[in-house]
Amino acid sequence: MTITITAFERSPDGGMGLARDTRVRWALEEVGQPYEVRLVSFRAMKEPAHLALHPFGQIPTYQEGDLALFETGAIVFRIAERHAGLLPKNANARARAITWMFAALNTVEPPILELANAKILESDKPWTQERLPLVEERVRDRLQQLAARLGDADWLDGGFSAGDLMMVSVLLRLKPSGILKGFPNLATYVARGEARPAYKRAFAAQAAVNTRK
Ligand code: GTB
Repeated sequence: MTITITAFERSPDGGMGLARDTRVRWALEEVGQPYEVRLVSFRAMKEPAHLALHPFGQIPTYQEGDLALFETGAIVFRIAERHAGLLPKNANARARAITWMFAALNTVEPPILELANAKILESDKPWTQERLPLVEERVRDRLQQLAARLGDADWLDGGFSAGDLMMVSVLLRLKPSGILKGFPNLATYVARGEARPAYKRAFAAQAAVNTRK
């Protein structure tokens, strides 16, 4: 069955892979599923046809036959449970990998998004310079805890899983800030994710869209 995802017609990051279609592309590449991409403009995302797919008017969405999904957590989980390669067979290991997906989205991503918003959306506010160190500190606290758990392991819990895919995707958003450099094992962990052939294919595919003339 054809899988179709949506992505920005032109991502504001100019092809750095930071928009969330990249993690869905990566999951599909890891499990070897071909997919089609429908590009949407910012205006089209707020129109009824797209809102029927995504109530919050965002990308990415995922369609497979008559199934339509939004939220990258749900989408990556769907891909991981239907195709081998992203979740362990052992039931407890599988539950732990899913736990890491939730941890990435619910515990690690929020302070990272807060930092991105403070830098991008609130940069002109008079209180931003005073607030920024506090927001950065909250990110560092989380990274410190994550770094302590990862230690010198390659992945969060045994072999690479959807939990790592999500965690690396979330951490990648920090790359422009330089904060990751303060956590060498996390920087190496992210680089390990980026070195995966499936990630490279996903990155190249979104870059091809966003760097075209
Ligand atoms: N929780 C949802 C999920 O995980 O699917 C969040 C989806 C989401 O935030 N989508 C963003 C979107 O559609 C694109 S990824 N925004 C448009 C809108 O809300 O109107 C977020 C994003 C956008 C741009 C960059 N960038 O340029 O660096 C990075 C990340």
